[in-house]
Parts: sequence; C-alpha cells; structure tokens
Amino acid sequence: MTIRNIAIIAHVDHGKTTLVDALLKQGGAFAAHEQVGELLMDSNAQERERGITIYAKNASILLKAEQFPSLLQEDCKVNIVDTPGHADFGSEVERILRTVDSVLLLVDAQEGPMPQTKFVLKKSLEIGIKPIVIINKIDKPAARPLQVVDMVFDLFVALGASHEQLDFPVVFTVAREGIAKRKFEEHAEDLTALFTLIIEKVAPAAQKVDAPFRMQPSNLGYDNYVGRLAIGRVFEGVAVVGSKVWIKREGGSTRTGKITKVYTYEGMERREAAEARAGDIVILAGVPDIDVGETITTDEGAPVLPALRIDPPTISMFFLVNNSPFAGKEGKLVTTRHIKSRLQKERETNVGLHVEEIPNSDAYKVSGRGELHLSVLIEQMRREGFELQVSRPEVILREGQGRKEEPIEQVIIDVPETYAGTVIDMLSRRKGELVEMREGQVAAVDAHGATSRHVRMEFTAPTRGLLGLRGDFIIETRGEGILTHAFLRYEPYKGDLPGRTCGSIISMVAGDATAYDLWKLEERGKLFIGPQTPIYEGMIIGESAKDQDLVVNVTKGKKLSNMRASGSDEAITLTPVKPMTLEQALEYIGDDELVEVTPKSIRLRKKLLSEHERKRAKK
Ligand SMILES: Nc1nc2c(ncn2[C@@H]2O[C@H](COP(=O)(O)OP(=O)(O)OP(=O)(O)O)[C@@H](O)[C@H]2O)c(=O)[nH]1
Ligand SMILES: [Mg+2]
Repeated sequence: MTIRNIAIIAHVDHGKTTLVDALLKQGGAFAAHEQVGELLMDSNAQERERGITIYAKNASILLKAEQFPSLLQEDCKVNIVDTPGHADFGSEVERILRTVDSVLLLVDAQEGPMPQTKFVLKKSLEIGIKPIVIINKIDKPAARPLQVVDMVFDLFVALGASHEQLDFPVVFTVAREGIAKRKFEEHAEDLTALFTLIIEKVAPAAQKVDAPFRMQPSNLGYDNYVGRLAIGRVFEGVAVVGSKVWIKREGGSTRTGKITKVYTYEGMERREAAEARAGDIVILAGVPDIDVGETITTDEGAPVLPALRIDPPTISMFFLVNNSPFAGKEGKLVTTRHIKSRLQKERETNVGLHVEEIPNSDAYKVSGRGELHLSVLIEQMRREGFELQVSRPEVILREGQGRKEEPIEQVIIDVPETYAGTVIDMLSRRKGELVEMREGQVAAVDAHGATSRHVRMEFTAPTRGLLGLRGDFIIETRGEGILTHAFLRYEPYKGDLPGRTCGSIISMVAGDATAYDLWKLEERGKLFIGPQTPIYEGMIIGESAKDQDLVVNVTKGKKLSNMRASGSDEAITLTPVKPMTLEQALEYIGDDELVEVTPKSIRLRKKLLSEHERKRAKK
C-alpha cells in the first residue's frame, strides 16, 4: 500500500471542511446505509456553533487499485488534514505543512484570494510544496472562476513561486455537491477528477522502513485513558507498540520513554495499530511530557529532525478568580486551584498558548495567537462549569533593535462603495494605512444580469487598533461588509491610540433593575440588561452616550403616589436588549473593567466596584 499525505488549506469559510466531508463520502469512509450530516469534521460543539474549524483534524481514505486501474498498481491510503482557516490558528497550519507531501489550496470562486490564502500559500511555497489549486463554490451566482485562477496565478508570482510551482494544476469544485472537474465548462457527477489529480500529482510518501524510527509530533492530543498523544508523521523506520524510544530536541537533553499505543486514521476514526510505519501520519501514546517539534526515535544516536517553529503569542489577558458579589452562584468550578489545573490541562494540547502564574495573586496571564484563540478557551471553560473574570485583551509588544515594536496586520475589507469613506475614516483613526483600493467582487446580480459591486480595500494596521473593530464595523457597514485580517510583521510602535469614546453606565447599588428606571435611562445610552436583572454595585449595565462614566440607581422603581396620571404608566415598552456575547464583551471593556464569565451569564463590571474607590484610584 502506498501513502499520500495532503493538507487542505484556505482562507476561512472557503469550503475546506465541506470538501473533506465530500472526499470522505465518495472515498467510502461511511457505510452506504449510514446517515451522515454536514461538516462532520467540525465535530467540536463550538466549531458547529461558530461554523468554523478551530482544531486541525486528520482523516484518511483508501483508494483501491481496481477503482483506478490505469493509475494505481496497489491500494493507496490518502491521509487528509483539514486545517482551520482563521488567522488565529495559522501557526498550526504551518506545522502541519511539514507533515504532508502536498496541499490542496482552495479558493472561493467569488471572493478570490484573501489574507489567509496568501499566508498559507506563502508557507507552502517556502518549504517547496507544489500545490494543487481548487476553485470552489463555482455554483455561486457571482462566481468568476477563471478570473480567480488568474488572481491565484498572480499571487503565486508575487510570492516568488518557482517555475514548477507556477505550473499548478487547477480543479473546479462545488464542494457542497461533491463535484469536481478539470475544465470549467465540463460536466461532472462526482469528485473523481480530484481523486485522479491527487494520485497523479502528489508524490507517494517515502516509506523508508529500514532506518531507525524517527517521528516528529506536529500536534498534540489528549486521551483520558492513555494520556497525552503525539500526532505527526513518521519520517523513517517502524516502531512497534512497546518499543523503547528516545526523545530528543535541538540543544536539549535526551529522555527516554516507551510507546504504549499506536493509532492510525481510518476515515474519521482513530484505529489502534500494532506499529507506526514510515510515511504514515500516526498518533503515539506513552510519552507523557512529549512536546511539539521533538524527535521520537528508537535509536539513541539518530539525528534530531529540524525544529518546528511555534509562533509566539500576540495577545494576552488576565484570568482571575471570580470575586464579584455574585461569585459562586452559577458555576461549580470557581477556585484558583480549579482554574490553575484547568489551564495546566489546556497547556497539554493547546500548543500556542502560554500561561503565567502571577505570584501572590489569584491571577494568571494567558497569552495566545489572537482574540478568538483565547475566547474559545474561555467559552469552553464556562461550558465545563467554571466561573472566572477576564481582563481586556492586550497586544504583546516586543523589543526589536532597541525600540518598542508591535504586531501589524494586513486587513482586507470588502464593502459596498457607499461605505468606503466611513471605513477609511475608521481605520485611519486606528492608525491603519490604506495600501490599495480596487474594484471588488460582484456583490449581487439581479434578474436582468445587472451587477452591483463592492470595493476591496487593503490596509495595514496595528493589531492594537483592530481589537474591538469588528463590532463597530458591522454597525457602520450595516452588516454588508466583510472584514478579515491576518498577522503580517512587527513594526515600530505606532503611538497611542484613542481609547473608547464612550463611558459606561454603572450601578451604584445592588438589587433588581426595574423597567421604569431602565426606561428613564434609555435616552442616556445603550443598555446591556433588561428589567428584573439582578445587579450589584459596580456592575456595568450599559454604554453611556457621553464620554464619562455614569453612575446610576436603577432599582428604585416608580414611586406610587396618589396622583396616578394615567393608565399608560404601567405600559412601559423598553427597547429589547440582546445579551452580549463573550466576544462583544471583550471588545467593549476598558482597562479598568472586567468581564465576569459564568456558565449562565456574561456580566461586565468595574475592577473597583465602589465609586468611592474608583475616585480615590484616579487621584
Ligand atoms: N455555494 C457553495 N457553498 C459552499 C460550497 N462549499 C462550501 N460551501 C459553504 O461555505 C460555508 C463554509 O464552508 P466550510 O467547509 O465550513 O469552510 P472552511 O473552509 O472549512 O471554513 P474554516 O474551517 O472556518 O476555515 C458553508 O456554509 C458551506 O456550506 C460550494 O461549493 N458552494
Ligand atoms: Mg473548516
């Protein structure tokens, strides 16, 4: 049996997971009678809810020689890694590229190449991969597949692709219907054209079995029974269950261990195997402290495999024990000890995450690759029953060449033309610089074939300025714009940014909010809570229309007097309030504020709860 290892890479939402599902279906990963749904590979609850892939996942398909008689002499196992497209998980993609022989670079036939397309393609080209290009979603009314092929070609050129790489094969797909064809005009029924291309263009993995076993974990997993798992490609050799191994790292000490379990991928399942063989992507258990990038070998003298780069974190936040007046009411896991052991467990598998204990405090500094990277963890913890408080996300600066440097991102914005001015204003206030502006994708095609267009703008902007941008962007562009950004490079610090322009509305007492008091407040800002919400002193209940904090009592209710004016008094109609999501809350809070997270609620609060304390702190 030969093995071919591929990863599927793209910008967020271009259809990777949908295509992997379709490949698995046609590849016979499911029994004929099995009822299968959509986006099977997005198996995690948050992935399903958010509609994005958060964790890279492996699967495999067995292509039988008899299905491809002219192409295959023996059966071929295709290991496929579905990667996340969101920029926060980009460094994971980079590591995965080292475990595969080729990539399927997928591009949306309407949107064309986007920031993450560029990022993942650049990384692939750098390590010499020859990608197969897939133009997906050609069924969209505004799709422009051939134009997108040209754009992809230009991107290859711009990234310095070699002649061989530039000669990339293209296949057009409708992943959602499981259709692939080499020529756009052709008719196709299934994905055979893509399978054929994979067999033809992806070199079979070298299966050098007569060398000492060497494997390098590119990812980690965890299993309740067997502990930490090392996931990666076996470069050479064979290791059987029970083998003694040496774990080596560049410039580090060598330790020993024993392989207790080996698994390989079969369809979407993990199957126990007797041995791990060269060329395959496997999961090993038995080394409890194994880390990404180390070399696991059966020969003490074998050289270490080249180090893997793990990108340093760009954003950090403090995780604190919940000490609000409502602490412990809604969660089961609330102590420092709980939080500490949970964060330690997270470190086992969450490769880019850093956790630092702050001495003599109930706080941890948790750093990651972006807001989403951290908010997924917080959301996971609250679902498990944790209560905690988190501070405003902060960008991590670094010292470079004797000066302060900060992360800069590439920002791509697609909006209807009418909003272009507003968007440019918004970005320049946040120290963004317009790099390019051109006619963007077709936004809509009406019944007569007339089109309306978007403009596409490219900016560079400091990550600092992008924190909290999304909420404003959606409001300012009435939800019609698309905003994506991805890390570009470090640059000298751009200077202070204007802070939040609005103050908070803060409760001065504990109690239950009354409809009447909230109604009176409506003209003074935007409320975050509805009537009967229990509140405490120092809790933030809204955003003030002015730039100053506003301290109020909303628990009084209307004093009943003898003079009832009219029956309409009781019929107060409040503007409905949508509870803030965790992400919105994190975007909103200022430096002197916290988000209180429990399994049931997201509350906002001042760090200092009493007005008196806050005044004193200001002096
Ligand atoms: N019209 C159309 N929609 C598609 C096609 N393929 C995928 N989609 C839709 O595009 C959306 C995103 O698909 P996913 O497969 O989750 O995209 P992804 O690239 O895995 O996204 P991330 O993992 O978040 O980066 C889903 O709503 C799919 O149903 C297609 O060929 N045509
Ligand atoms: Mg996906």
